[in-house]
Amino acid sequence: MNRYILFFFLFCTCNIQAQNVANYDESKVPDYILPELLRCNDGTAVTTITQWENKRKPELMEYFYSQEYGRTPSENINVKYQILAQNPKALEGKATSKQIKFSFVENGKTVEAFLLLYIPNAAQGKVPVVIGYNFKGNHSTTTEEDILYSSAYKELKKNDRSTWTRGEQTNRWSYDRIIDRGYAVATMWYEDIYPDRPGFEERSIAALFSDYEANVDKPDKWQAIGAWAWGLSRIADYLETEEKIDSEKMAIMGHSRQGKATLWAGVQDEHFKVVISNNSGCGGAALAKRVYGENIAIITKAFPHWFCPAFSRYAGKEAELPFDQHQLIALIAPRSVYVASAVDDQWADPKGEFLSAYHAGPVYQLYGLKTLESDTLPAIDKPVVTPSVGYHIRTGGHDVKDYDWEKFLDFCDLNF
Ligand code: GTR
Repeated sequence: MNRYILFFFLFCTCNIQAQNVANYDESKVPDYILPELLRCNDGTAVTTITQWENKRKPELMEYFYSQEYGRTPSENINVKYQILAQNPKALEGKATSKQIKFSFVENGKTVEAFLLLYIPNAAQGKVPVVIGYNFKGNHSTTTEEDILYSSAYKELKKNDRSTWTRGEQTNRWSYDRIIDRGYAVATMWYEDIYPDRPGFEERSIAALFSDYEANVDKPDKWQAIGAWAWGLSRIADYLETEEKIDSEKMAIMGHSRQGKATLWAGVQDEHFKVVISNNSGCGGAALAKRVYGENIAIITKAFPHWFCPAFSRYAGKEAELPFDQHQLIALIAPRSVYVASAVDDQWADPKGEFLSAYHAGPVYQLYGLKTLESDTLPAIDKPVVTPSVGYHIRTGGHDVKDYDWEKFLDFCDLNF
């Protein structure tokens, strides 16, 4: 082999290996340049809210649609709601639980999704609500015996009966605490909307849209994260019909992959006045250009069904991204955002998650709102908070803890 060809071959192999291994060495973080928030693609500086909303914001939205999460369909899907169960003495009498089946019907296909809602009994009048997906089914969030398994759960997990145990993830859902603080809480199994495995899009919500077939090979194809974000908006639509819910006070919280979907839902839907990302990492709050922990090569290879296919073009080429995740967070402004990390969750790059929240600042400032003052990562378990932007890094690993909920609810209180 010609030696130049050999060198080229070795160079390529090393490069591919480097992409597929997570970097945890701060000294190896590249000298990245973050794309500006307040400068349009034609070089115009953004100095007013009107310029931001009419010119710069649509430019950035287009990046996220075409390069990362795929293009959200605009078509309305028919939905019917059916209340399957109601228990006025849930959570030892503290709350009323309601279980609602959503039937999305279009294109000769049906997707069913089951919502579990707890409303505090002590509250007078309407209450604020926190909405979030769960990983392991509604039955995993509580030990209450009357929680139903969704139709998708029964089908997708029929050979995996060990996961049918109740209450396996109660630690992630501080229902008592949430209800005691006067909030309603609504959760759904995220796989009801889009099964979390490649090759299952046919039975996801995406298959109900009329342009589904036409989009199959497109680089901006809408996939799981986009669909999960869409599903959060449909939960909000339903909650608007609930008498006891104050639809002006809706917060969304998502952990990890659902944190990514939560941020994207928060960007697109003004229903959500408070948007909370917990340990969302790569493709969520973390800056991609730091290439620390999980990176684009790793995530798009492991989860080809999450982002639009175009995102994988940036595998190992984060420097070429014309946007970054601080811009995603800024697109939520002037509504409020809270980003949470955990110190042992280096895979999600806590520092990159913090810096995104910090660098979203200029847009909040444009709206006259207070943002994070310092670009130094705060001390562990010492949240830095303004009513518009909050951040904490907690002791421990990749999870949702009572500590997180306590801080999330404090942040919601500041807003509601
Ligand atoms: C990991 C993935 C992360 C994160 C996490 C989760 O395997 O690499 O991006 O989303 O799953 O959702 O728990």
